[in-house]
Amino acid sequence: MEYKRSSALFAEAQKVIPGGVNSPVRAFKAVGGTPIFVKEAKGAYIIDEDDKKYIEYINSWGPMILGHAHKPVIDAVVEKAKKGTSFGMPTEIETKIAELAVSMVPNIDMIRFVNSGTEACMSAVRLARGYTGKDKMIKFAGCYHGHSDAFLIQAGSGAVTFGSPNSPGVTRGTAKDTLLARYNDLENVKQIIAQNEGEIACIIIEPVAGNMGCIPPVEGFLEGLRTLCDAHNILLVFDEVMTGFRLAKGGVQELLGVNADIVCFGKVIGGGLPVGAFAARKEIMEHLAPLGPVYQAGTLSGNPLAMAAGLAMLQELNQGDVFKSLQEKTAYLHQGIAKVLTEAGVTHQINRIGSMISVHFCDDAVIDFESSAKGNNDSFKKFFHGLLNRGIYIAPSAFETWFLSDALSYDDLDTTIAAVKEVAKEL
Ligand code: KE4
Repeated sequence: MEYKRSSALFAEAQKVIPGGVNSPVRAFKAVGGTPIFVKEAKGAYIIDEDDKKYIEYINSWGPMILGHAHKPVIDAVVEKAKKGTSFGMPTEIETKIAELAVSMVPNIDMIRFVNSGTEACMSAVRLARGYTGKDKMIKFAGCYHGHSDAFLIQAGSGAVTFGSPNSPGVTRGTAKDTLLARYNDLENVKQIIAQNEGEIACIIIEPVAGNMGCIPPVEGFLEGLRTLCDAHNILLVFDEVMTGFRLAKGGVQELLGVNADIVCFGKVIGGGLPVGAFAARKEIMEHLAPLGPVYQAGTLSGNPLAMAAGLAMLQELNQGDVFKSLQEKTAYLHQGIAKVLTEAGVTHQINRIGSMISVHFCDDAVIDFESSAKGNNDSFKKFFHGLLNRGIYIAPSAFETWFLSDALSYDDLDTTIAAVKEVAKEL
């Protein structure tokens, strides 16, 4: 398919923006070809600069859970913008969204807003270190918590796609305090704790992983981490930047019934504007400046437009049960894709939980980074481009997750399944 205008725009962009993009995964490096440039989006559809329409499953990598240009969110931002865009002073709306978020999510009394998921996770780990007085952190291979130095140790998402598990620029001094464990392997975590007894401030985890494809925790894994943290005075940090307000009102803590000490948010909480947040019970959050000694700050944190978008989004999600509708649509898509790939004799695995789903072209179950990396990337490239050429836009990397929006109709899902059926013949 000819992407004439996108190709021209990409050529221009590459002259002034590294790689022509402001975030690496958008550059299509993992799948090849020219990234499409989006002109506009509405509901479940995006229109590219060549006026081609796509049913899309990225939804800005999660935020657009109710579909693009969702009216209550747009109206809230437009109204707020008329009264000014940024003050650097406290505003009532920050309290309103904080109260609502705290009412929706278990185990948090207070929340601090920042401008990205990276900032949320970076600040959460600093808070955990300040609160416990300990330096080390355990993260999991294949999990991605944003691009701050301490996390770029065999990160998931773009960092894995680029095959640069330890990014240049991260010092040995930083890396030494990051301990790496295998996802879904409790024995491995126990060993690491034993080898670093008394030195570990926190374990940070995507409680449902979404940056090595979608990988739910195996039975007992999160519960086991909770027990280990309690036994060794370690804080359990749930990075719910992807799963927060997507898998349930209360995120994975509610869905799977495991309590975290600090929870990180992004994506959905901002309704499509730049918002991240981290939250915990009062006795932890009171360590944060200006109350306590752990410093954290941000010029645009709590920005009125971003808060207006986020508040409108959370208010929408707090009514009714969009999560049930999303879960049913994702199950329908799963069954449809599995049927046509199986009928075509295509070896594959499909991982799914809530409105997160990923397709892997491999024999064995995908339960951690190692098994995810065994996926056949040539098949994935053909799958991605075959769907793109048929007007279906999925994540341009096998190390990502599809995010459904409730704007998707069952006709859209049937169109997607039919496209997969056709593409399966090419795999
Ligand atoms: P941001 O700094 O990109 O807002 O959030 C970082 C982050 C933290 N934690 C989790 C679990 C995340 O998934 C992310 C960001 N997700 C990627 C998609 N896999 C964002 C897409 C991109 O990097 O462009």
